[in-house]
Amino acid sequence: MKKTLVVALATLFPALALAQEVTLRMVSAFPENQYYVKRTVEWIEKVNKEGKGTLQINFIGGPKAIPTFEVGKAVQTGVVDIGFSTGAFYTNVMPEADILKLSETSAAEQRKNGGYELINKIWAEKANMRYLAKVVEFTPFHLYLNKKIDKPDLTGLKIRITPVYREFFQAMGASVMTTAPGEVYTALERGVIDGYGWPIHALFDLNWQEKTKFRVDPGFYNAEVSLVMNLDKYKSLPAKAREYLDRQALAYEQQNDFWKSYNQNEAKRQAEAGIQTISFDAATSKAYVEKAKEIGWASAIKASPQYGEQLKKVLAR
Ligand code: 173
Repeated sequence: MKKTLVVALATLFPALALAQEVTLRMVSAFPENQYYVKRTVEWIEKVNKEGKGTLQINFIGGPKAIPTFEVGKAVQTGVVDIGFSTGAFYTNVMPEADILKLSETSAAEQRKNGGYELINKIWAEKANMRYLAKVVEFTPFHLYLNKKIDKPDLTGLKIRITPVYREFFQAMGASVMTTAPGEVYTALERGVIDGYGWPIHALFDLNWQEKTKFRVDPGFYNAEVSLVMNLDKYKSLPAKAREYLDRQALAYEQQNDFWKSYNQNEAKRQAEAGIQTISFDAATSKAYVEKAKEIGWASAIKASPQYGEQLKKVLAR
């Protein structure tokens, strides 16, 4: 049907306009009590309010609906339409997913330097996904510990990881255990782990400050959290709905400067909660960050001989 005819008919019969409205199902790989999710639910409310007759998002829930490490597969296969996740949680779909933690250029820069297109080319080809927007960045990861160290040596320590931290922590001698965020509190409580990798923020969302003694500075890498969508579903959207979704996702991404002040405040809150910082001398700190980066890119290129180098051109400085 011609667009003008649809518009004319929709004006005469509002029910026809509603018939064009698309509802997308979304899940979160992060627990629902995380601030990330609350912020995203607020975004959904705005999308739904302004998107009447065009597009609605139905938030199904967090890891109780679909486990953290299964969300990527669920998006890839179309079990759900949109996933709110991070690359480290879907390396079972493709190893490239975890490479975005190595971003030194911002999402805004990647929209201009070809990075966004490259990411979407890879995500389409290898994961049947559309990368809608990055909504957390400017956020380093840290090592948190319950045992004191005086140099970057984790020999004899058991550390909770995701793929983000694996190679780096192992290179420092740690023995590692992968868990979803939802399992960290219990692991700390039972003393199953001596520490964990996690961003500078969001400890408090999950009450980990109750069970955490030290944060190791400096941080390393750059947390990436994003909205990814099943590619077939994305392509099947009416143009109006697709443009609307792109626009709303971009608007969400454009709020990322928010994290800069939020993170400063989170570091302050940690100190107030009694979490002590462990820092090394200047040379050791520099070597620590450089080693993280070196190991990160070496494993990225090994995991993806096809795209590792290409991603490095747009992500690294
Ligand atoms: O530690 C994690 O669970 C993890 O990999 C991650 C990634 C991005 C944001 C928050 C956590």
